[in-house]
Amino acid sequence: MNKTLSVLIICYLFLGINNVDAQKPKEIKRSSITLKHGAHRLGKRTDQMMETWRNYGLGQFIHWGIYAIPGGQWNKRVYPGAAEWIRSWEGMPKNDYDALYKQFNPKNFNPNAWAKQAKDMGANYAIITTKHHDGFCLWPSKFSDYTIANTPYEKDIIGQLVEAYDKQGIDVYLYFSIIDWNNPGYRSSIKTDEDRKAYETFKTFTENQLVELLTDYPTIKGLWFDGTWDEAWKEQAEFADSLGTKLRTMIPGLVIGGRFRPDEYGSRGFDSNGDLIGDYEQGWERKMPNSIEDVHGNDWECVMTIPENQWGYQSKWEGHIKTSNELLEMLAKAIALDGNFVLNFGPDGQGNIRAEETKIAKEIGDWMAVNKNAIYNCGNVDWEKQDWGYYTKNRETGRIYMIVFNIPISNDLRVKTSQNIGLSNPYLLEKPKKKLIAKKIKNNEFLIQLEPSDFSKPLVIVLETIDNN
Ligand code: JFZ
Repeated sequence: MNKTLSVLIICYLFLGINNVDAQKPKEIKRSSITLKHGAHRLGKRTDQMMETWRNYGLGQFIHWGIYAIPGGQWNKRVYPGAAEWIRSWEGMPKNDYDALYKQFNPKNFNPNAWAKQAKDMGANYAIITTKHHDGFCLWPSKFSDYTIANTPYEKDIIGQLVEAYDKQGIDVYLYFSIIDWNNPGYRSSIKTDEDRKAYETFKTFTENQLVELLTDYPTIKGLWFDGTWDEAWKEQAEFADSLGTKLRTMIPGLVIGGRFRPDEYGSRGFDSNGDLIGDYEQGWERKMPNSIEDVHGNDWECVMTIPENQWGYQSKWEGHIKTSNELLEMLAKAIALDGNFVLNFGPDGQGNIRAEETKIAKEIGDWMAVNKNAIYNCGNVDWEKQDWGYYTKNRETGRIYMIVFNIPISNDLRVKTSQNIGLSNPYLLEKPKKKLIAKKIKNNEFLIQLEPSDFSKPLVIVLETIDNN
């Protein structure tokens, strides 16, 4: 081999390796300091488990715990915050709250019915609370007395749910709050030596519980961490990093979002250099990005409530309660921007999923039954967004979908493709035989002509493209 050729090959290899960087956020880094506990990877995870995660599209969140018993009210007063936070309210004495578990006996709890409802809605994964900030454990933890084992119900709720969702082929993720108002070693900040000592016992307890969860429920696919914003936790970069590594060796491929561990400067989500910590961006909580630039080339997930801000059961829903069409629009937007969408359910103290939630799940499921191909395995299309809705693209077939929420009076939907991309044979996903006309009005610009019709649910149009490049 001559010298020039080997130099060329070396250059090529070097560029190839450097291509890993191509998926990195395009923004200029705020800084580039050396971090021991910052991001351990730049760009997306490329393994099979993360591919699966990326292609879920739709998920179901479950917030359930003893807060479901008061359902956001105590002594006829309504707690104005999120129902699962009622213990923090001066309107409910702590002793009353902490005694609630003695009456937790959800007679109507039917794990198979919940899993079936998730399946029928079209969810491919579920995130289930094992322990919220109050510290009550829905599994019989050996490391706490404040668990389901000591309620009149006694049986392991998490075990039953994991089994039921596994049976439906829905991947399970366990929600776990680091904040634990029940553990004596827990501190929100460390001010004294005594605090530090106490917090060490809390760290051991936290590690024990997490190892216990992964040991007892080995089929789960990931952990969904919450309550990591305390000053005390933000000082635990080294501990959290090594704990994360340990958990990842217990279940290979385990998915953990960016809300788990801080770096050594206390930055969470993104490290002090601006790089994503963990496997995906977990900060889209009841809010959504508006453009693909907002997600910086990272995997991400949006978790959403049906009311404004109620995760646990709130018996009195007030304010803006979303419709299934509004939620479908958020789902479409999430997919169009390369994310997943997770919808929350808050069952009541008896284990019933409320009628309003069941209705929404059914409406979403009916739509998904017809239109799921525009959601599953789909992601972003780099065409200019139009006011009628969102484009999505199947990552394997390259087929493009238009998810239409606003039909103009003209019934003409504008499509601007990219350079030299033509369109042929658009059709409605629900009526594949009914061809639509794509009228070319300019280079790379078309009007898809719909027939006037009643429009009550978002419509999906399938596009086949012709590459004239
Ligand atoms: C947390 C919890 O406090 C809440 O009860 C619920 O479980 C929710 C899913 O998570 O609340 C948060 C967490 C993160 C943000 C906002 C509220 N955030 O990143 O903006």
